[in-house]
Amino acid sequence: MTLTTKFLGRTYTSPLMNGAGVRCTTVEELEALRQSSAGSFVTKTATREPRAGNPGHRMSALPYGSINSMGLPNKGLPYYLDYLTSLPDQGANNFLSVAGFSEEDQMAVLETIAASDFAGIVELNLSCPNIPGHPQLAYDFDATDKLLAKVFDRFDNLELGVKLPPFFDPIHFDQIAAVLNKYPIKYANSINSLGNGFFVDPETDAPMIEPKGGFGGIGGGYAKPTALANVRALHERLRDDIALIGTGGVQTGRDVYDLILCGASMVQVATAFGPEGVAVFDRLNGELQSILDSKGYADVTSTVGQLHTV
Ligand code: RRO
Repeated sequence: MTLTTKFLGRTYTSPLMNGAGVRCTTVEELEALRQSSAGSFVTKTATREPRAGNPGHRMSALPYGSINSMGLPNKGLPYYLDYLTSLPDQGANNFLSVAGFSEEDQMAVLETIAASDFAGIVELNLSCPNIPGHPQLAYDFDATDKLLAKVFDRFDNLELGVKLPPFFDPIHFDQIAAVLNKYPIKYANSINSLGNGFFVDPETDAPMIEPKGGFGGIGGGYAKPTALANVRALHERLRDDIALIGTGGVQTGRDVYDLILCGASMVQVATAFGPEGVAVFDRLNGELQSILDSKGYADVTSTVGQLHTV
């Protein structure tokens, strides 16, 4: 197998992992991931306190993907820290996704992590689209700048990446990259779901999901071109030492390969992981391996960013 990839000085047997949110909320789910052929795993985004999330039917499959308005259900930061620090390597090769609802809340989350034995990577989720009254932070460039200034003023050796929402305009790619380039962040993960989409259930003529009047984050095939655009645009704009994780619309090995060509060193699978379970990583590893072999690439690291010119 030649799926070896390097990420933040670590070596992974595969670039594939889950995307925060799907099947990664409980220790049982995280253990299934740890024992799978995924190269790593990320937890469900954790908050200081456990949360039940939004009430009602809150996730649905769509013809080419999914819609969700989960509302950040999770078991609380201490649950994930307990689990990760109980692993033989204190979670050194894994990712802990976290979010807060204010600057103070975000700082408190990071203080708790810094005070723990967690040896892995922190993914700060700046892009949850489903919390009523709380906009996706990364769409506010000034607020993102202010938060990162505070974070890196306080923590100078935190291994931290950011989960970004999709951007749709070159000026916005420029603006988010300019903010991220100011700070020693280790990576950017693009993209979170396409926020606040809508779908009508043809059986009932009602919205597919209940929270927020039916508005929810769109994932799966609908997201692929936007994910590729965001990874490509950030690859062109971010400092060379900021790595990229590509997330959005991965259903086949070709989708994984395309994200890697555009600049991703790791690739996350969310919507397709739902129905397929951990077997999705076996399938995608095999499909990606065949493509790398047929294209003559020795490993993933040498494939990153190798998009050809027209
Ligand atoms: O829990 C959610 O509603 C959720 C989160 Br935190 C996120 O980052 N992205 C998403 O599509 N759903």
